[in-house]
Amino acid sequence: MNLQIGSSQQAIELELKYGATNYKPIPVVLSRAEGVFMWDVEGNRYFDFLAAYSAVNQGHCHPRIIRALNEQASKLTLTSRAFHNDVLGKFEEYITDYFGYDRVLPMNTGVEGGETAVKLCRKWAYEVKGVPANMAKIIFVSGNFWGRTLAAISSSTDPSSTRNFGPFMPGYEIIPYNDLDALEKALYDPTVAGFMVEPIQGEAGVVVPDAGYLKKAYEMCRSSNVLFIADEVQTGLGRTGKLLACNHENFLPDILILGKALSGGVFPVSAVLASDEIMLTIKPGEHGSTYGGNPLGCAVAMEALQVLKDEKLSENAEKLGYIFRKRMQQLCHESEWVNLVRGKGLLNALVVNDSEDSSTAWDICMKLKENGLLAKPTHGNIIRFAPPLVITENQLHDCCDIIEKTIKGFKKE
Ligand code: IF1
Repeated sequence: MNLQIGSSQQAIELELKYGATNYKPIPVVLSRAEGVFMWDVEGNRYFDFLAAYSAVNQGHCHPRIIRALNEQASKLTLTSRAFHNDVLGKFEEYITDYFGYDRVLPMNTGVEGGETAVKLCRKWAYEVKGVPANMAKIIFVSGNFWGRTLAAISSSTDPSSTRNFGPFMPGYEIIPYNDLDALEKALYDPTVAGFMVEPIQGEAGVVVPDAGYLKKAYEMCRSSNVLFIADEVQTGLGRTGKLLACNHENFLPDILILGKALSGGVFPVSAVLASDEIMLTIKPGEHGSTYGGNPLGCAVAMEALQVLKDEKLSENAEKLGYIFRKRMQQLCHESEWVNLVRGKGLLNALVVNDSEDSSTAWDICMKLKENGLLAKPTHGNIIRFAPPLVITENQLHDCCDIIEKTIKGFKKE
């Protein structure tokens, strides 16, 4: 089969002709990537400052992860869970020890992890907490994003995620993010089973809650016999400068959802971790997936996690995040186009000084592309900057130079 593409334009035209129109990508066609770099069809090199939305924390095509993929791929890729395989148990022991939980339920995508967490939480509510049948409620926060399934968008407050996809799933309550009074009121309801929250809201524009919010929310859930469910699909695995974003406040969520960089951008692997009391409420035949726990994904995920630790990527993210925000704060003082930078570790965003529906953030990203750096706005006027965590200090300064040059030289067309 000839996979060769003649030009970027040809690739884009094929997508326009044959593909669904559920995305509006930055017009660049990538054909190779390594570490923090990606190359387009014409051979132009770019710094990747999105890291596939934090799925490539270990850098593109990390040699150790690719080796793990190739070795397992040539032996055994998928057995289904109708039978055992010789990798799943090793993965389960490795990841539960790595994060400090009793049990793991392996799935594939981040949203399947979220769905699994919601089902676990409801099961636990009926069979352990004693909530009356079909009355379990889960609290979400406005601005949340945990995927594109109907269960996920049923908790969304973003019209672009919900418009004309109704009707939605019942049993959800939405409260404001970063609002402990609202959470306290919601927790009075004895049918509440869980509180599901991103430690930092990615899609909402890298919204960082007040220091102490997460820990206090966790304590309030504990005292109300409600499960604290952390969606660390984007914030986990070193991205915010700690292994988990919850580690910044020294607590372990009752249910932990991981995805994206769990497999280093090589193969979809997600995982839900919890205690025996919670996890063992799901009995054989009550949940699963064809690829969940497949030997190929397990082999890749173990190596991806080991790379995170061996290369001290969380520490690197913490150190370089401070440098990045310091340089961007200086840029905010010097440029009319940007007025604030926010984030933690190497999950940051620059707020563009223009309305949400303006094209300014997009136009700036187009100029960044011309200058060799790839990023994409989230929600109109916010540009997310999240490079692979393997970036070096020198490379980070080179990228800040590109961002500064681009924004200082930006003119509205
Ligand atoms: C797209 C957004 C980011 C996530 C959190 C669960 C999931 C995601 C916190 C679901 C996925 C992805 C989805 C992807 C773009 C990207 C994204 F812009 F859509 F919102 F990162 F912010 N929890 N986020 O961020 O994981 O099922 O996708 O594996 O839909 O285009 P998934």
